[in-house]
Amino acid sequence: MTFKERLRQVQRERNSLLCIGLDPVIDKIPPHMQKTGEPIVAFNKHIIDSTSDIVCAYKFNLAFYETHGPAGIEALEESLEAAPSDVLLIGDGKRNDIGNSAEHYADMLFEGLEFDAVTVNPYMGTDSVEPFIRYPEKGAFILALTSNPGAKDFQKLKVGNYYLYEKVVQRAKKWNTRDNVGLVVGATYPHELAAIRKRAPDMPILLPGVGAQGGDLKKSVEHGCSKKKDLLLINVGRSVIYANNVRDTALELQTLINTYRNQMN
Ligand code: OMP
Repeated sequence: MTFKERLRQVQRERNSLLCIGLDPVIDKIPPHMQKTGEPIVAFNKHIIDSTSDIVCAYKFNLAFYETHGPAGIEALEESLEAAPSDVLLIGDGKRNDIGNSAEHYADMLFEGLEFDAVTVNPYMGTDSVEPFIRYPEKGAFILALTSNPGAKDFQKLKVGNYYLYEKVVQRAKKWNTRDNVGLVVGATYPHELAAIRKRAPDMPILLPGVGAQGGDLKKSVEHGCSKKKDLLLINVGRSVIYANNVRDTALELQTLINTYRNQMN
């Protein structure tokens, strides 16, 4: 099964486009979990236990683990094991390098940590991306138009008649010979999201920026879903994981997303 087929299957079976971002900050973890001695694992397990039937994916931003050195990587590994086997696990490191070095990043993420998908920086071009797209059953989400204000510094520069991010989308489509390449598009750019979806009707889109970053959920669903109303992964981190009631907050999001999907023509 290709990565896209796996994504379609899990989204259909779980009726969910919701991806929760497990980006834990020690100071924000409740005191009773701090006392366990493994606060990150306790926190992540609590989120996973509360939401494992609601999501289609979890995304782990590696910075939140690597900052703690070997203990952080151990916590990451334990957290990954706590997730249900059918839910997709995304390693968000936005990695890349020359091909020879990128191969080792890809090995570490796909073989070592066994992520189902990763985020990849396209800046260094085709040979640097190739190691991440060799595994048909694993996904590579290419940064197209990111959610942050600085996205405009380079991604919105004009290259001929196109913006740089549009060139990235064009190239990512060429890289998609194994049906395993997706795009990262920020929820903070709904207008551009619609244009990107038009250009890439059948590619998975990982969409961060809803919640703490202020992205519009309704527009994200309407503009980001494929014609079959899937292939969009709506990542929400802080506004769910630090909510007073994690399960209710996640359920509310899943329900809203599905309401907006059902309203689509
Ligand atoms: P919250 O803002 O807490 O929902 O988390 C957003 C997550 O998505 C963080 O892990 C970010 O690093 C990541 N992210 C963005 O916020 N914007 C992007 O354009 C791309 C990503 C990403 O690749 O996941």
